[in-house]
Amino acid sequence: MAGVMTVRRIFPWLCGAAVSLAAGGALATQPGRADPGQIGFQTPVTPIAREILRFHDDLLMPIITAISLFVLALLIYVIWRFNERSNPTPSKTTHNTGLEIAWTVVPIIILFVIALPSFALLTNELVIPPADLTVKVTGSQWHWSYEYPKDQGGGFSFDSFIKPENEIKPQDGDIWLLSVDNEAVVPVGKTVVLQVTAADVIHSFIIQSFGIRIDAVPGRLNETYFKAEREGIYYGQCSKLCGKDHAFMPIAFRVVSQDAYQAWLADAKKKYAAAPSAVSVAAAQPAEVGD
Ligand SMILES: [Cu+2]
Repeated sequence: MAGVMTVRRIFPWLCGAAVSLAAGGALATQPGRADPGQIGFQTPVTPIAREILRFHDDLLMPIITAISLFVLALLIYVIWRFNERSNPTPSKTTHNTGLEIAWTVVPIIILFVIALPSFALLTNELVIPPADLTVKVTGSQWHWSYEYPKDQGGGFSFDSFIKPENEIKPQDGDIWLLSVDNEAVVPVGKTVVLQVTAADVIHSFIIQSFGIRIDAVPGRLNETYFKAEREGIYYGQCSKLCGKDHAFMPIAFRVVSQDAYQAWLADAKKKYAAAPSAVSVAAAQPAEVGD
């Protein structure tokens, strides 16, 4: 068991360190966002994100590393053993039944070893548990809008735009390209179901630390969920090329205690009460005479 744990730790570390050193990057990660030059996943704060990280670090990386090293060793051996000088009279062998069966069956076994746990992970991601809170998320060119339903203490909606570069205050924790004017706020330890759609073109909603990524498609309501176990601010970005400002529509979710959430709800109701609906339907224009 100790051996398995050691392998678990060493593989991601080894692979991460090698790539990271090559890229001149860092291994440390802050929850909620990526560090500059970081290699690997962001710190997971939901059970699903942890499961994704385990699947990647403990299963995929060791397999990928072993296959790469095996193929590299074969190549080096072939170059050394079968070059013209060491092997002047090549063998005329063209088939080897045992070898052919082996290189068909072994990859099938590897695929099964990967596929079976991936089905369990997919099921956990796709089966939505009962919600403590539902938030509707709408992607637009180029911002996100959040709608908190009335029957859950909300009854308001608001737009969330990127903070302009000249308003970024690093001393207040602002991060250019990630900070927004209005953050979505959710309580810690609660199952939050997101209903995700788009108002114009296809966007994609992703928060890496929550382990969620779901397309925002006009005319469709996609569902995903998360249960954040740690308070903090968690960032994401649109991850489907949606137009010229695709890179400038960050996602920011602040996870707070239940009390802080109730206080935010009360404030938000006042703050956003007067604001027009986030998802406004184009007003009907009177038909022009002669058209
Ligand atoms: Cu987008």
